[in-house]
Amino acid sequence: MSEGFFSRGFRGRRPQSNQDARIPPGQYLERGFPVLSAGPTPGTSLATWDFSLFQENEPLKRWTWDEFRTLPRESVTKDIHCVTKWSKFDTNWEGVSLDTLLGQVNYQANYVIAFSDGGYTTNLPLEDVLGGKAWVVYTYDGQPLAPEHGGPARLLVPHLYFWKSAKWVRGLRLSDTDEPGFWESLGYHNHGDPWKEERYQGD
Ligand SMILES: Nc1nc2c(c(=O)[nH]1)N[C@H]1C(S)=C(S)[C@@H](COP(=O)(O)O)O[C@H]1N2
Ligand SMILES: [Mo]
Repeated sequence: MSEGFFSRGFRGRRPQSNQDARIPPGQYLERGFPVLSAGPTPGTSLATWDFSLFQENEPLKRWTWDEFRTLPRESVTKDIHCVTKWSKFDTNWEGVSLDTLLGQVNYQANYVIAFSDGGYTTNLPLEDVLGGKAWVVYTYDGQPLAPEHGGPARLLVPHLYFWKSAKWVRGLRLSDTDEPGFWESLGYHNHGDPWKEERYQGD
């Protein structure tokens, strides 16, 4: 056996297989925190910020920033996966689960569309945001969420590609019908499961 063969096999295998188990197909590990925004960073002041739930076009509930901050919060540490192929391990966030938010209203829905300052939207099946799978987060790494990363608050749906985690989120529209959001209308996959490589329409 050649030395080259031996050491190649020896060096790479173990750490690589541990890492591979956490990295969805086609992704690479990123240590920084890239910023990806389709438009400018909006600058909504906390005095005017609110978060609203709608049933179709009918308002169900609205929280001001101060009211939102009194809701029960959770700390979550999750891996995130961007469709542009970077993944980041162990990102830590604090915020309110969608179970908590949706638990405060009566609604009839199979789908949710998140809407943001600046006009960004993204659609999600209800089952992808309930059961401890989605949060509206306002801290990252123990600090207030930076504006470029979606502050004051963003959606976090870590089990789907990161475009589903709408930055500068201002509310959710609950609906019986599915309606593509911003990237979904431009050819991204409607669902976006990184483990199934649901990147683009037809994947
Ligand atoms: N409002 C808004 N939310 C958004 C986006 C955006 O352009 N606008 N980009 C999405 C995409 S494609 C990704 S990968 C992540 C990037 O989040 P980051 O800039 O904090 O890394 O935000 C998502 N949420
Ligand atoms: Mo992305």
